[in-house]
Amino acid sequence: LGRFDWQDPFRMEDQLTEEERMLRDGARAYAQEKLQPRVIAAYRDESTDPEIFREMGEMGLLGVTVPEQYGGLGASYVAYGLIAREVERVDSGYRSMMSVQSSLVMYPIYAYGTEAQRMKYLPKLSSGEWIGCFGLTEPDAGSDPAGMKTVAKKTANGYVLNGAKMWISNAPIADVFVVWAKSEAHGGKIKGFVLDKGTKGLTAPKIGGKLSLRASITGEIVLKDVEVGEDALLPHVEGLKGPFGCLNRARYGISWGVLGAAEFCMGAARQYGLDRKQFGKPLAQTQLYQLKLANMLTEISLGMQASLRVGRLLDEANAAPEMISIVKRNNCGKALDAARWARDMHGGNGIQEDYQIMRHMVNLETVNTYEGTHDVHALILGRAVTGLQAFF
Ligand code: TGC
Ligand code: FAD
Repeated sequence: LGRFDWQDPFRMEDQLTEEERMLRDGARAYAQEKLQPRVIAAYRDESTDPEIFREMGEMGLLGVTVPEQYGGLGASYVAYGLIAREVERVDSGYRSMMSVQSSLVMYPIYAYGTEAQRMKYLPKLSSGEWIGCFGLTEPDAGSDPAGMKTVAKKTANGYVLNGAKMWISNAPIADVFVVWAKSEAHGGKIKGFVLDKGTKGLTAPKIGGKLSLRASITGEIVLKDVEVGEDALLPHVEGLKGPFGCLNRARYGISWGVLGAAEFCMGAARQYGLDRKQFGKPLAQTQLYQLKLANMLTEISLGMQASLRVGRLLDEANAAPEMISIVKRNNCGKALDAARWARDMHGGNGIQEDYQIMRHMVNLETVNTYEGTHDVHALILGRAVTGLQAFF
């Protein structure tokens, strides 16, 4: 019979390549040594340190799947998922900063951009010298991005953009804005544009007062008669499949990331239960405590195997969006459950910032909502199962 290790129930270690393990270990060391010491204060103060992008760039954590000639590592989607897990073990906001830059900014420029756009943007985004953001959601178009109002009108030399984007990660500190708009010159179809900070009419005010994801800055993007040249257009995609192609990758990364947060919560609850005695014995020796740990272990390890499978299929260019909906939806929901249980298992200490559980718990509320809510992914899956559209 084989051995069992609760920290690696299905022996994930044996299923990874040498390079994947190496990148994972580098990300873990960086996250634990550099991110963990500053996260409690950053979250409390609602402050985002732009230097983190530079550090991540130096560690090679930005755009890992992008080919080396553009500053990436040409690494696998499994490696990308493993990195997301290590960063989110510290905080979902830090993973958010990393995954927006990698999947939602570098990927579309690489996949839909011209060679000139790739050369202009990708090396500086991969080094973290430039920070990127991705504007799809609008005040009146969240789950239904097809309802967006942002428009691009053709001018003699390019386009003029008008509209507003809402809830945009990194926006207030961004140098590069990937913005999706309905283009009149393309029959009203959605097209992507890459805008530079400082362009006249482009502003990105911060959204304050968030009680979740406070270490990751979020803003609006306001576009008021923003004039850009033809070179701002991402020419190689049109329609919603443009932004969704990016979201497939980011959602997949999230499916790994949230399990890192859940692993942190589970490990902390286990240790707390071993250390704390009530009724003359460790909490961890009670059946109810063990049931919660067993549930967490089961969901984390099953979710991780599923994400690994989807990652391998992504690497073969053979993953279906519905597979990604399964792992994004289920892993977020299960991670949120784990964080809520862990919060409860810590008793009163569970609400205290030093124990870090409540921060993970409220972060995961956002992660369960963005990139397609838990229910929207249920509808995507429901449509796949029945062939019937239930969105509208
Ligand atoms: P629907 O009719 O289903 O599709 C329209 C077109 O898009 C194509 N498509 C996809 N292509 C690639 N990958 C996918 N996953 C795709 N899903 C759809 C589809 O084939 C079709 O193409 P074509 O050529 O036939 O036109 O579109 P719908 O309007 O009915 O969509 C419904 C729904 C609910 C599936 C969709 O709108 C949805 O997923 N809504 C959720 C919105 C969302 O996820 N927003 C995320 C905003 S970005 C964000 O949250 C970043 S947070 C990051 C961080 O901080 O970490
Ligand atoms: P709504 O779409 O209004 O949904 C509200 C509720 O209604 C949800 O429970 C939803 O599941 C439900 N609902 C919606 N439609 C249906 C239906 N047909 N049937 C049943 N129930 C339905 N967006 C970006 O573009 N870029 C970013 O970088 C970004 N970062 C974000 C960072 C943070 C901190 C947050 C909170 C959000 C971010 N988002 C970003 C936006 C995010 O993607 C949206 O919040 C999300 O897609 C949901 O849209 P909404 O908030 O408008 O909610």
